Amino acid sequence: MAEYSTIIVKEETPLAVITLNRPEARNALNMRMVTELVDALNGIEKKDTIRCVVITGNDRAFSAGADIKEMESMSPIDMVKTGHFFPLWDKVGHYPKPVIAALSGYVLGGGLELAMSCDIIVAAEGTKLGQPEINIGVMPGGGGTQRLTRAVGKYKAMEMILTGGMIPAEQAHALGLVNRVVPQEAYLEEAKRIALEIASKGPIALRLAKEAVLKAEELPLSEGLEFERKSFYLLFSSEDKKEGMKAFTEKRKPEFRGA
Ligand code: CO8
Repeated sequence: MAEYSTIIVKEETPLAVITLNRPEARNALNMRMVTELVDALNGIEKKDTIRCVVITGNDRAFSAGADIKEMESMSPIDMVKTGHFFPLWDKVGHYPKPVIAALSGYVLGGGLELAMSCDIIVAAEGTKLGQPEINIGVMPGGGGTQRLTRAVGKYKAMEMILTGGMIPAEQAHALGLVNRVVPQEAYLEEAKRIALEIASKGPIALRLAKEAVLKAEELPLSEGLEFERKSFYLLFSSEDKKEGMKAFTEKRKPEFRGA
């Protein structure tokens, strides 16, 4: 396992838990952290034994967004040259395994954009979510205007993005932005519990099902339905389909091998 300075990666087979680890900066995402996250996700992607990923921070902050001190001196050309955070959005946004965000404390700007690129979001009571970029003279640049609007609708997204205000996890839950809100001490455990349940399913079916849901945000209904139907047909060639249906008939738990 590679040595990282801004994240901690722990394999708890069949899960991998990635912890953002710049507590002194409320887990602000800097270029180093982005590079390390992409590297870690690339490594995990290749391991068949890891079937689901949890990304978390600490109790005070999942992440307070992009590192403002690092961005202060950056020019547009620096951003073009480095791709800035694009490699991370691209990696998480199209990740072949399910990714669960386990949130606590501040989840702001690029931190919320990272959480929204995940597939399921669990938050501790008292978590604060927001897109405060407007307060520092910019706007969301990592998908916030698009993903937040798709998640909560135009009016709430406008309010959050144009005022830069934060909303509590309980409100985010009511708006459909967060799957569940749990007591502070339980958010990581709850995320892992869901991750373990997902990890017990067939990896190929998970991959195609995730891909199909993501397509729903991009394709017209007829094309999305076609993608779904073809993926469904494709799964009929898998060993896991045979095992799943056989196990049902034999009244036992299936053992999916990802084949
Ligand atoms: N960047 C850099 N440092 C930060 C950040 C940040 N985003 N957030 C907090 N810190 C640092 C503080 O500067 C402070 O450092 P120091 O001790 O050296 O002074 C330390 O973390 C602790 O912060 P606070 O003392 O402020 O802690 P509080 O608990 O009182 O407050 C807050 C926490 C509310 C999170 C507050 O720090 C804050 O408002 N932070 C900034 C939040 C923000 O504006 N985020 C948006 C950043 S812009 C962004 O995310 C754009 C993403 C676009 C990416 C895609 C590009 C293509």
